[in-house]
Amino acid sequence: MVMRRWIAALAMSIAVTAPLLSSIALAAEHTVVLHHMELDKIEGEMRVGDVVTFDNRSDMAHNLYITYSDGTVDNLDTQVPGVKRSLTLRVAGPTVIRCWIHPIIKSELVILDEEGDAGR
Ligand SMILES: [Cu+2]
Repeated sequence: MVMRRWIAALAMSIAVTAPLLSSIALAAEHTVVLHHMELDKIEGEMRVGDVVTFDNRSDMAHNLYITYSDGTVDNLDTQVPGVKRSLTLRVAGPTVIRCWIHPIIKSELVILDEEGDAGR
């Protein structure tokens, strides 16, 4: 009898925690390298919740910002050579990454939602 209750409690705790664990496991990490005047080509898919690290391997300062499909902006602030900055993607849909200092630097991507849909 005690064993049955223990098994029921164990099953219940797995049922509660498994969805949490699977959503954590879905968040991926990406690195995008900043060269002299361009960003690495963005490979693979990026989803809301993924963490992107921008690695400034050029010999000049940059200040990247990301404009989401809803018009909101995340600013990465000034990034001198050798500095990495990370952000967590917030909004699904077409997205543009640019540099305030060098408008020639521009990269476009579509961020998928947590389920892998292209969103708006
Ligand atoms: Cu720049």
